[in-house]
Order: sequence, then structure tokens, then C-alpha cells
Amino acid sequence: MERTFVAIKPDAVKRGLIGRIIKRFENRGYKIVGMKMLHPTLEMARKHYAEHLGKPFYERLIRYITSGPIIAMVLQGENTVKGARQLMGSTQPNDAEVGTLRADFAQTMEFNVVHGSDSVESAQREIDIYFKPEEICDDWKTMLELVMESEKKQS
Ligand code: RTP
Ligand code: MG
Repeated sequence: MERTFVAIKPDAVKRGLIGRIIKRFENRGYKIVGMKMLHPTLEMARKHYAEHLGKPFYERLIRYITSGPIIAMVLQGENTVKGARQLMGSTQPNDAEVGTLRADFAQTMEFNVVHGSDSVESAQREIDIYFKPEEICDDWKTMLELVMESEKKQS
């Protein structure tokens, strides 16, 4: 099982898209093992986007991600890093496939509604920025896990 970090960015929270975005990840069947609303601090934002330090868009990106609350989530499942990014679509909404979150809800790369980790290593690093270990709730079973368990018992 793989974990990824997903954030509903401040523009999407302000636009009232929280439910519609979470729904897409739930539809895919990912298990939500962490979720909270928080207003990222400058320190969190700088850690999160450290790889972009020095790039022309860096300061704007930091201003944007600290401009309001986000919904931070940890999703668990099969190939979650790749799968979550597939649901999100390309960074540039105009290049994103119709049906992806960015194509459906965004117009510009600057306000592209959602973030997803780009590798398992980035996911762990980002989860550690936004969550304390005790905030991860993985001691419960999804319906799918319960059904699979009961089928195993019967066979
Ligand atoms: P994210 O990290 O937010 O999930 O987005 P991503 O992996 O698809 O894209 P990344 O390259 O990591 O860029 C992070 C965010 O910076 C903004 N950006 N602007 N050339 C530009 O003006 C530019 N490039 C990137 C976007 O908001 C992107 O989501
Ligand atoms: Mg990225």
C-alpha cells in the first residue's frame, strides 16, 4: 500500500469545491487516513516547495499557498502517488485531460486547485510537514477491506 499527500489549495477552498474534490478521490477508492483544514505558515510553504526555490514563480507560489486555509489529506491505496496525479491532471489546466480536476475546475497554472506529491519520497516528506504521526488514522477498515476479509474467512 502506498501513501500520498494531497492538498486542496486555497483557491478551491474559497470557491466551495472541497466536497467535489474529495469525492473524486473517494470515488477512486482511496482510503483517507489523514485529513484536516489548516492555514499553511510561511515555514510550511517554504519547506513544501523547497525544490522550486529560486524559480521565477517561487514567491508567487508561496504567497498563493499561504493565502488561506487548505485541506490537507493523506491517501492510501495502490499506486496512490501516480493515481492521485492522474485524477488531478497536468499542472497547466489547458493541457489537462477533460475529466481531471484541473481541467474541470481551473483555468491557470497559478490557481490550479489541487496539489499531489510527485513521488513516494516526496509524499513522506510532505506528510511529515503537515501531519504529526498521531494525526494519521489508519486503524480502521474500508468497506472493501471488510468484504475481502469476510470472503477470505468463508473460503
Ligand atoms: P503541485 O506541486 O502544486 O502539485 O503541482 P505540480 O507538481 O503539477 O507542479 P510543480 O512543477 O511541482 O509546480 C508547483 C506549482 O508551482 C506553480 N508553477 N508555476 N512556470 C510557472 O509559472 C509555474 N510552474 C509551476 C503551479 O501552481 C504548480 O502547481
Ligand atoms: Mg509538484
